Amino acid sequence: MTTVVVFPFDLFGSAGTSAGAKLLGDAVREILDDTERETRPCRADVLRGNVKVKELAFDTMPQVADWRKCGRQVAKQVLKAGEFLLWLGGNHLSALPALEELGSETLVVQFDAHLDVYAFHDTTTELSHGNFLKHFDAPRPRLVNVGHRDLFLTEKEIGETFDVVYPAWRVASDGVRVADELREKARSAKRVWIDLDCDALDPSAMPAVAEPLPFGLSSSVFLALLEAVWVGNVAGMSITEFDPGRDEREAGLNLLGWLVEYVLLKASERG
Ligand SMILES: [Mn+2]
Repeated sequence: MTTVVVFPFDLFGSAGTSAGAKLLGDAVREILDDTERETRPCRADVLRGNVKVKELAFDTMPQVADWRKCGRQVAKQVLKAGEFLLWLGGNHLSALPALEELGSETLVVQFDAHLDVYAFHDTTTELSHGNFLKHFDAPRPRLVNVGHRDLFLTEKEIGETFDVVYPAWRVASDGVRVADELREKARSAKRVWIDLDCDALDPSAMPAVAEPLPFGLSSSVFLALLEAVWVGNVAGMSITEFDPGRDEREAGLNLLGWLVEYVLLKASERG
């Protein structure tokens, strides 16, 4: 069983990404409707009766005030039931409630152009989408970054939060070894979570993000690394930072629509 949680939260950064969460939620419903209507046997048959969609709203003050607690409750329920959790979030911060429910024995493989532990001289120490990895209420899961292009943080600072990071230049020059290492880490972890901030991808493949950085992962390299991580006991995946207002000819929507269907199939076929 898979539960898709649409979590359109985009306060404290990347306003506009809540629309992305909702759009991907619509894409999931369209996939399920199409499957329902199909009369010939098809691969998507595994989705029949096996995917639930739960959409939250943050339109009122009480809903906004409760965002983190309510997010944690929803994530906890799904994980506890042993269901696959696909978290379609707004900004990257919106993944925090799900990550907080994973516990210290889960390995989070985070695809992100940024290492969200920033404390610039001019940024707030309050929780934001740029520093939320420093703000866990619960024991933090183990974090591995793939695809960052950060040129600011020192190794020491990075090491305080991340087990290991595979920057984009490492993936570009030695992608096969990075895939091997990720496969090994995923295989030996008790539980794995995949966290995609869409800006991990190269802007040519994914223009629909608020903070694009060049030299990102190509979509095929991302797919190869996703495959490597999938050998592990993957409990779920979060997809965030998709801003349809910045999309170009729906390139981002097409990529993510395909990816969501691929993930739903893989999760369902696993049984
Ligand atoms: Mn990012």
